[in-house]
Amino acid sequence: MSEGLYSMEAKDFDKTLDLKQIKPYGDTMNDGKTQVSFTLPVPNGDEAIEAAKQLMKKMGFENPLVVYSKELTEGFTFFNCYGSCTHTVDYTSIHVPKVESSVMDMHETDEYIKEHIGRKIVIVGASTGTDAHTVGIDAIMNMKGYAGHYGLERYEMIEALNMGSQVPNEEFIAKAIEMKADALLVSQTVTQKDVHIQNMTELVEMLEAEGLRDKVILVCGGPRISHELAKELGYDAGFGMNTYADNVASFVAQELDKRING
Ligand code: B12
Repeated sequence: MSEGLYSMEAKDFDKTLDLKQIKPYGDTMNDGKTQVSFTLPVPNGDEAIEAAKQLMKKMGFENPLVVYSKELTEGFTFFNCYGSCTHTVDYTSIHVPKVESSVMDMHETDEYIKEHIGRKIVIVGASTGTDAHTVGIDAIMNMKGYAGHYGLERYEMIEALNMGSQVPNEEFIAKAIEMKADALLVSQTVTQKDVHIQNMTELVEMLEAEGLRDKVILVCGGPRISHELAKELGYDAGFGMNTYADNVASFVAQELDKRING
């Protein structure tokens, strides 16, 4: 007769989905199985592996397993671990603030601008401060766009200037004034030591000092930007991963319409 796991049938496993108490799914509901990786500042060895397991327990994982460990450089060991998460989250109580505009495609946005604004919208964008990442802002602005969504340069009713990366806030503002920009797009990818917060805050302060803050629609974006963070920092909207030009153009067109036409 078979024993243990081999004698268990599908009916023996937990299948209860309680959205008030969700936890990671490994191969059965509520098993909590999770993969975690981290580095500890110690040489590889039995003590290092034991330290990783104890840390996993303190993080709330039962049955911690270290499945891989490698000394990256002298005195630093990288771990891949598995464990069962003991914590749960109430999914039903979650509310994520999002940009409130209806998303239109390029043709719909162009039509909307013709009808409601009656002229081209001027948009200046850049990856500002010390940030050297251009792929995100290019995805939003460049003619060819990203993932099948044309960028702002392709829009008939948008005059778009992409200033590239590592653009100091002073230069960005000077260009906005020169072009009489309706909207400014800031891209921030590096978030180490909160450098993005300092840089984005500095821009808002400089715009306020120039008396320009209320005259432009200020939008930021990047993989670790949320609408909530953007609002906290004094921006009108923030966009994170999987954003397309459609999202930004729709928001800017509808926001400008509100500001001009009430
Ligand atoms: C390519 C890359 C680089 C290239 C950039 C080349 C270039 N021309 O852009 C190079 C090699 C130069 C580079 C350098 C560095 N990088 Co780099 N890089 C990456 C990498 C691999 C991909 C980023 C990317 O192109 N994503 C694709 C685009 C399409 O996605 P996205 O940027 O998220 O953009 C989308 C959205 O976020 C949004 N969006 C973005 N911007 C905007 C703006 C607006 C207005 C809106 C509305 C939306 C929006 O829309 C886009 C489309 O959906 C990532 C790791 C990764 N896999 O993500 C690391 C990564 C971003 N880099 C990182 C780091 C640390 C660096 C360096 C500091 C490394 C170093 N020590 O030197 C330097 C930065 C130097 C500097 N001064 O900035 C870290 C950042 C960690 C952090 N959170 O701070 C990452 C995450 C790698 C890692 N895991 O450590 N990098």
